[in-house]
Amino acid sequence: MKKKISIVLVLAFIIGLIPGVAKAKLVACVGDSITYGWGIPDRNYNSYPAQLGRILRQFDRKWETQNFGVSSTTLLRNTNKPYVLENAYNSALASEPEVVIIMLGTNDSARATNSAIEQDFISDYLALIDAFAQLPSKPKIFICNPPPIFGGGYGSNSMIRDVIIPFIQQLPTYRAVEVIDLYTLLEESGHLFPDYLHPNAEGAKVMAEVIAATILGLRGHPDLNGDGIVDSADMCMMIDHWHTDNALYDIAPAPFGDGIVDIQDLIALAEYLFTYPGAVAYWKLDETEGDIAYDSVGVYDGILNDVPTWQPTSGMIDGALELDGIDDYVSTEFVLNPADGPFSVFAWIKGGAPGQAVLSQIGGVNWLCADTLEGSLMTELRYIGGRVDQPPLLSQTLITDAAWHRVGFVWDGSNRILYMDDIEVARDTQTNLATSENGLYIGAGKAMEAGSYWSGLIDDVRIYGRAISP
Ligand SMILES: [Ca+2]
Ligand SMILES: [Ca+2]
Ligand SMILES: [Ca+2]
Repeated sequence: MKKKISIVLVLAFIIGLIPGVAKAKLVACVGDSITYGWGIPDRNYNSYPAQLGRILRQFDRKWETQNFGVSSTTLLRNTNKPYVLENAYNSALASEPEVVIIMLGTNDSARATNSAIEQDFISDYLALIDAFAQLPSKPKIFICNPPPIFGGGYGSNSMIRDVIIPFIQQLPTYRAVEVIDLYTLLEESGHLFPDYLHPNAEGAKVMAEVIAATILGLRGHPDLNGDGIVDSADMCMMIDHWHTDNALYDIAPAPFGDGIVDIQDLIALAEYLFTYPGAVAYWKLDETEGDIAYDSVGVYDGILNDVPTWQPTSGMIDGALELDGIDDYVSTEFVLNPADGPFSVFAWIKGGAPGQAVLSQIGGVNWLCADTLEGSLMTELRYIGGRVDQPPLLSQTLITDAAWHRVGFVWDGSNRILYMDDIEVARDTQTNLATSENGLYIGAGKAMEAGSYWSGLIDDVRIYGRAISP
């Protein structure tokens, strides 16, 4: 064990020299009806670009995807519907993307002759790549081998396989692009293409997963124990599985791993060391003065009102904020809408009294509070508006006993779960939560009712846009 820890410490030191993960923002998804999501129910949610955005945001909430797919378009310029004559093309260029995914060629197999492809495919593709490469945002560009055509009489699978893909494979010798081979990936997956040409939601998901892995340079998630931080605990777990083929720890190389847990995986993990994947906001509350509580991962700095006191030496983790239970609170801008998908909130607290709130959404509900009777941990986050209003979720666990406790709420999309000191203390099924797009109060109830102000210390408040398991 001692040896293991020293390895971790040495690595942690080396890692300090590795630059952090690039701050990426927009992924422009360029392509035809496969990108557009033709035929997929609820396209805005299930197209590959939409699913790609959700996967990427589990790593960094700053990722956005935009769907610039246009049905029937070709890569070649000399056809009756070239992509580069579409408005979407200009919009994609104007979007200043950090990453561009290009997936074209399927319609060329239907609309162009072999000789036209042999003559123009590479030069037309290079012109498209160059148009994006010249943007001031200097995007990283990925080009996709299109998925197979599984029948149906439109286009030609053999032309894709034997003519178009060999040309796409040559492009990295001319330009700094990486090929994502969706053809080989999906070759045996005809069942995911109900009209032989377009993926269904499941097929789009497979595409999104592989594209996400390639963008991130990871096959798997570096937060191996899912507790919200990549740290020495994750490193130790990986080292415990050193030189095995355990797929959970085989997180590199992207997109499929290589069947062994080795130094490549440790380096991939190390690039995320001391980060909080999927964290939306993180108030450490370590300030010593002033009226701003800085958000160390996002843009949601809190404002101190009426006025809480910084306690730089009496926090759970370094400093904390002390509130008087009368009128002190912290307010923030809108951070997230509970209805949008899985999320988690955790905070350290000490003190308080029944009826007081740790965290609430302005005009919405109390996210974490002590119930009015006993002072047990409770959340009011629930679905509102059905035939019967859902009740709050109440634990039997007292949080107002003047000891430090870590309180937390996780919604995984199906269940509400409350945690105290990282132990699950209440859970029920809740498949939706009520929508709210207002800011937050730290240390006051949703309507600032008398008695809802926290009297005590609050520290280390984190919000994640994914379900974590503390
Ligand atoms: Ca972890
Ligand atoms: Ca590996
Ligand atoms: Ca702190």
